[in-house]
Amino acid sequence: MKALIIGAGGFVGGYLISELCSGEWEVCATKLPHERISIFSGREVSYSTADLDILDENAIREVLNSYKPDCIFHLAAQSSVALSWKKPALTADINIKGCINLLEAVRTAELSPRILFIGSSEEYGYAANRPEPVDETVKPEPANIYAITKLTQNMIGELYCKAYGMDIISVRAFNHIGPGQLPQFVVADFCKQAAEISMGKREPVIYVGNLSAKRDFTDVRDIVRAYAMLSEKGKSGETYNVGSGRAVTIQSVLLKIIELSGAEIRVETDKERFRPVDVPFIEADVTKLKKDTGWEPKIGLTTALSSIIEYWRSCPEIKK
Ligand code: A2R
Ligand code: GDD
Repeated sequence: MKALIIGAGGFVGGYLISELCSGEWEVCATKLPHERISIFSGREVSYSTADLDILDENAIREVLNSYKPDCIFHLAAQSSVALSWKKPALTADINIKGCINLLEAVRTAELSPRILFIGSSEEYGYAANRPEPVDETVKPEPANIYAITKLTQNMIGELYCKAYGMDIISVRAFNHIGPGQLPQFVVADFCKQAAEISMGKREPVIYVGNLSAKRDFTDVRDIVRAYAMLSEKGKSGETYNVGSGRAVTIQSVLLKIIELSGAEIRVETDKERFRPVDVPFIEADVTKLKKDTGWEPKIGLTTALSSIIEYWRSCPEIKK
């Protein structure tokens, strides 16, 4: 079976390549020309690459016609909620136009691969802010531009499924973390700051934003395992939550990171790190994913945080 991973130059790409290569998949991974794909598994993996900008529909068609994938994992995106407030048009172009370009390229190439659209828990927005975990039947109320673009992707996927009989599954991924994630996201940021402090590379102060929000964090290795399982066992036309099923406050994650770093650290709030709107509580109900695929998360939050602090400690840019 041939997998095409689009947008593999980002955080999740290398992990998904490792996951698929450890199974029966042959993998082609696309990236932007300036990017390098990073593999963190330590295992030898063999895959091919192609440069691809999803804003160029013809270029997508060329890759499809030459590779003829059985399954496409669409990771490419402007993935930062914070940046989407600052660059709404860019976010809409990449996340909406890019997804339409992909669907049109597949449709007109007359191929019928399964497509996994990677969406976000952010799509639920205010609708997730309720006492119980949010399941896929809840009507989303997105609260930022990024979330709206991902919900649009989900709706366009459903439309192409119904209109053209395409085989599309949409994932709503809750927060995922792991070595290699950029410090524009909260856990990578706090772990990097804590690692630098514990190595005496900066003053002992961590700068933070809104610590009261509760989010559902999962190790990226568990997340990509769910994507692989959904590509084989997920039901066409359906949306699936992927997350741990347990939300924690950003405050408690921060305290755990400080404890694991072993350093004495002061915490200071930085107004720049707060967002115009931040949904207080987002927690996944993953009953549907577990029932249809048998997936269970294997890596706990403390293990994940330890590996991320270690990653930053061993980063050449911090060691020097
Ligand atoms: O923005 P960059 O330079 O970091 O590149 C990102 C890339 N990308 C594109 N690829 C092809 N054509 C484009 N026009 C284009 N614009 C951006 O997609 C980046 O290398 C990749 C997405 O990776 P990350 O931003 O690291 O996201 P991550 O954490 O790997 O998440 C994968 C998916 C995304 O759809 C998220 O929205 C979702 O999971 O949570
Ligand atoms: N980035 C950041 N930096 N976030 C902070 C900080 C800080 O210093 N302090 C508190 N936070 C809070 C944010 O306000 C938010 O409530 C939470 O930490 C998580 O923020 P991020 O890690 O930036 O992630 P996100 O939830 O906005 O988006 C990530 O998860 C989504 C899935 O839920 C991204 O990976 C998205 O691509 C993904 O779809």
